[in-house]
Amino acid sequence: MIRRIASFSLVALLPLLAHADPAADYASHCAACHGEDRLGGTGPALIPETLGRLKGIDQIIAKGRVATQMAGFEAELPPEQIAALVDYLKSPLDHVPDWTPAQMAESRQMNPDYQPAMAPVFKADPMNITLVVETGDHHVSVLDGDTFEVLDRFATPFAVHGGPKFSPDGRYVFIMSRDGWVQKYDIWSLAEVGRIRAGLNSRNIAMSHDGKWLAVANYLPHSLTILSTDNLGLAKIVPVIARDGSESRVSAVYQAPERKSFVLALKDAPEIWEIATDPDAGPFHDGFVHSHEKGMKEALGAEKGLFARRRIQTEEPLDDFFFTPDYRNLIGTNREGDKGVVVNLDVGREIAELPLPGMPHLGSGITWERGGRRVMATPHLNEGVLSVIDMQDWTLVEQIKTDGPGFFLRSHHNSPYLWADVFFGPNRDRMHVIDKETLKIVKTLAPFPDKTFAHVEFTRDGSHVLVSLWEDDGAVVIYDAKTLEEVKRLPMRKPSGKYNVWNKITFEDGTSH
Ligand code: DHE
Repeated sequence: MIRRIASFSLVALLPLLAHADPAADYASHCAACHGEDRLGGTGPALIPETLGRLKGIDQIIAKGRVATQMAGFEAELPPEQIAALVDYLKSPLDHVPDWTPAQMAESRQMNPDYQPAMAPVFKADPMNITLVVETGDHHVSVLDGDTFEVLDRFATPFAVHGGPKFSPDGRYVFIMSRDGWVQKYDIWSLAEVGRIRAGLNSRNIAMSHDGKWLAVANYLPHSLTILSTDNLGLAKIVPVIARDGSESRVSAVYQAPERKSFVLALKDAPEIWEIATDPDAGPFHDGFVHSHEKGMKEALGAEKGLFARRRIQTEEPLDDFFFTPDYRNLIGTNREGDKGVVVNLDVGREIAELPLPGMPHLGSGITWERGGRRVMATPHLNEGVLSVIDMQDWTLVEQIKTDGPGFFLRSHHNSPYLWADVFFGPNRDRMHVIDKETLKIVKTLAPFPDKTFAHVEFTRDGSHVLVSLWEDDGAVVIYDAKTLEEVKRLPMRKPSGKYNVWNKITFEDGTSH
């Protein structure tokens, strides 16, 4: 009888034993590499801000990740425990963690083997180098822009996002991951210089006009980190606290070389911040100061010198920007909205409104001269349309219908065409080539049915176009920019963005900044 009770109790206990305890599973299987606080260690941070867009996390936990140190856990964890663990990793942290200067300094790793070369260690034109970010296995390929030979392929931190930023002379490049790691790479030497974790969850980076400072926009913590480009040392942490005392995430930081400043888009506050990158700047008054009395108050609080901060008040938070080439005006939207506003940065206030329905993605916008007038085009994230706007009077020139919502646009001043992908939906395998004068689609390329075919970069002279077959066993496909014929295919692991040194450092018209 006693034996029967014992065996009965064990059976009753079984579901309880199998009951998933994801926190305990995390502690025993994940914490050693990903940190007890889920903020990363040798492995990336496992928080929704970083994992949000990653598909198949359950498979990664079960099987591991090829070409990384991530092992598979299917022998230890049954599917229901893995499912519970995925939910746990996708749940937000219960507090906003700090990332102190000491922790940042400790994360900094300079490459002990790095020897700066006196001249490029390759024969290729250093101004026509193109970098390809390969998100499939977290690498960057360094391409000779004339021969398309791969000169180097180096490992990056996990989940690189946004455009890498080049030093003004094109020699160094800085690459950022969503985990907040910033990597410095010397193109002349084809070698990593070092890396530092500047934030816990970061958005993008921007280079100062003189190449001395690199700003890192962070979601976690709520701050902007400014690094010295020379040695990746911390120059300043700017906590982002709005005028009403509330904290805000930084959606993005932009370089405004003509203004000698960084411009910040705040996610949670109706303010735009401008940070001086010029030691002689200032006094840097806050915008929207109309009355004499208010002006006096603001003047007392005005900041001066390097990293002086100025606030511009807006009607509502704006988290996606596009700048006029002289950096006097910006167009801003928030992704939920259906209008854009033009903010004049000199006077520090909104000066016009634009009708922009369908979530425009201004960060991907480009400009060009059309019939003697400067226009800009932006894709929309939830509508198959490109809006073309006259930048003199801010009117909508045309909405070009496409085969689905797109993400990226590119052109070059030597090309009569702009290239627009269809990133979302059933037609994600299509790339439109559009005449910049007639605004008509002249050709739609779709060489890989049902596969994502997106993001374009031109070579320095605009003669060739590089497109990503955005798949794990993907490729960079190279086209003749005039005939639109394919000339070469380079196998790559899920290539995303591509960045030509010359086009980036000269702020070439056809490239988003
Ligand atoms: Fe990006 C650039 C924001 C999702 C790939 N993306 C940018 C920039 C911003 C931005 C502000 C400009 C920064 C810069 O270059 O300095 N991206 C956002 C979002 O808010 C959004 C919609 C949601 C998010 O999770 O952050 C988003 N972006 C994505 C993706 O899902 C993409 C397709 C894949 C990925 O790698 O995450 C993606 N974003 C890119 C790329 C660029 C980029 C490749 C650089 C484009 C360029 O040519 O300069």
